[in-house]
Amino acid sequence: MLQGWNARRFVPGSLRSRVVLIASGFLLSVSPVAWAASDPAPGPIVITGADRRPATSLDGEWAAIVDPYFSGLFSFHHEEKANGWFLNQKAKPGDTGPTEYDFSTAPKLKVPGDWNTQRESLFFYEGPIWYERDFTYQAKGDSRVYLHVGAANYHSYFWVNGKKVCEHEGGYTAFNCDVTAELQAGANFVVAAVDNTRHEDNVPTLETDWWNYGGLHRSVSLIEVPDAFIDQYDVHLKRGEGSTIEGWVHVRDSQPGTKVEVEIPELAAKAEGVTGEDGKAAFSVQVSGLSRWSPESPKLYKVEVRAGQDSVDDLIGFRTIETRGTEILLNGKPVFLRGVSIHAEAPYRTGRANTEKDAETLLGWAKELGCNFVRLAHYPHDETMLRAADRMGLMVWSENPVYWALEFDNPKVLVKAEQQLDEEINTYRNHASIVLWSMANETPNTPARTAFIETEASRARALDPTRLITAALLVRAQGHTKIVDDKLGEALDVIGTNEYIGWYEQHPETADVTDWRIAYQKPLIMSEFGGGAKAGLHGGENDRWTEEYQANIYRHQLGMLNRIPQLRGMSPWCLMDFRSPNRPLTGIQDYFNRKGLISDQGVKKQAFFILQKAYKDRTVGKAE
Ligand code: GCB
Repeated sequence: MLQGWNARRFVPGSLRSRVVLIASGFLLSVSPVAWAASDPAPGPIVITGADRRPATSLDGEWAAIVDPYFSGLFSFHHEEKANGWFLNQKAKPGDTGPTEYDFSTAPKLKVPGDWNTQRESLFFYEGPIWYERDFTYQAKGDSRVYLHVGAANYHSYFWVNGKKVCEHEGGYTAFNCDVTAELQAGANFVVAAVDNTRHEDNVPTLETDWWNYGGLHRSVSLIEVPDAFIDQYDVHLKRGEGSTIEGWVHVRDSQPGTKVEVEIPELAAKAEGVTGEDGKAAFSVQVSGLSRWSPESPKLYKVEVRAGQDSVDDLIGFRTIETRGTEILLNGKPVFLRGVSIHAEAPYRTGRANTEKDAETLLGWAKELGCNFVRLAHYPHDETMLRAADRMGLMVWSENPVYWALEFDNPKVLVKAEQQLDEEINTYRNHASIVLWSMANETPNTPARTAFIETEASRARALDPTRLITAALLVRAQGHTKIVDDKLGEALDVIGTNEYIGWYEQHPETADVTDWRIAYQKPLIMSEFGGGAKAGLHGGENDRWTEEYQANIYRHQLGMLNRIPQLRGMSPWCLMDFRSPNRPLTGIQDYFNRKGLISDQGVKKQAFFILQKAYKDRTVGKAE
């Protein structure tokens, strides 16, 4: 556990940390904690249930300056500038030199929001953009204030009143920077520089099949907490039974021996624990009359977590998820995961999804399709989406952006992937909807890749032993036999596989003569299949890009899937068309991946209804 707490203090990418990283490459093999523990700078931290705390929103219009050469931060030899744009200076009479930027006259960008869909000139932009916002603040005495950032893609730097407060890497996880020391009573300003430049040693790496939407694309706020406060907690139903709720609460900067309480008023249950040296208090309580969370009955309980001066109220569902042989068991009973894959692309307006309405529209479509499951690809979606899934009764596959060919033999990349995995799990661990942590998508079967993802899988299990570990694997073929024997399968509880029979290979009918040989006696989820169609384009079953062609793929796939005895779920690719730079075909794709069952403008294609019927009539998948 210690590794987890300390690793989060590490701020990848700064000049200081670059030096640490060079050292860490060596130290990592000796002691994975030594370098992190010796790093004195407070990095961003995870706060579980941050969205349940009273907050001062900093959403709205921020001044924005496009800085393609990052000249506001780095001088020509790439040293961090002492007088960078984070100072938010204004030209004054008598200045001895010019000030070549001015936030007060700069155009604005909306936060939350990706920049690409807000200004035409930024549509393809990849690079740094500076953000600035003025705000007034009156902190209560004896409290600590965190700048909460829902996500910033990809590498972000933050300053309050000209002083650096943190730096963060990774575009899809929430983080919190301690700004207590920098805040003043009254007028303040915050400056952020967000850089979405792709780098080979990033997670994800240079190539993805989705838009690299940049900026402060999720909400930003200030959260005030007592000096010693509950930064993380885990409240779950014990596996293998239905009447013990257990978990732990971590109180940051508490004295060992701090009393912790977890109360579920509706169940008249109250547990107590006491923090140890590591700030963690374990608890366990017997409950009776619990309604377990399930897609049919997504019951959520109000849970009050208290420690010293601090308290958080969360809304938590209780269920167990396990495997037995090739079965997936939800609350001890076999379940088939009728799903669909979803990108965090905003319906109707495109861009990054980040509102309650976006979540309810996307998940509402999944419900209409007959789903009890969604694969939230290919990175952690926002907490709004998970709250909606909890409420609406959809099981979730949540994914780390270890996508395609990362630099798997680079220890720096492993540190980055681990940091994002830690943030994902520690932020989202109380969402009943999440049943699967996915480590990766379609990674090449090499020894370096396998070692990398095995390390991640062990880490995920140590952080959260209550959920199932999966990954979407590539499949090999021998004639018409598909073989699933990727070595990584050994490290997984549930095997995910992607295939595109009828689209990238062969014809839709080839599915009828395809057999599957699976080396693992474990549950299998067909985590992707499908094909592209432009909504409203019609033709014959063999005419690519028509709705008829896509529907034909689905018809043949469903027959094939029913012949895989250990199939326990599916999440075809995908619910809605989404933007991708790899898809320029004029008049058809226009930079959209068109494999959606629904267009980006909400038009349902024929394949939607084929799948809907199969889900509703239960003609696909094992009957539960
Ligand atoms: C895949 C990827 C997914 C792509 C999809 C496609 O295998 O996992 O990210 O978008 O195929 O459309 O090619």
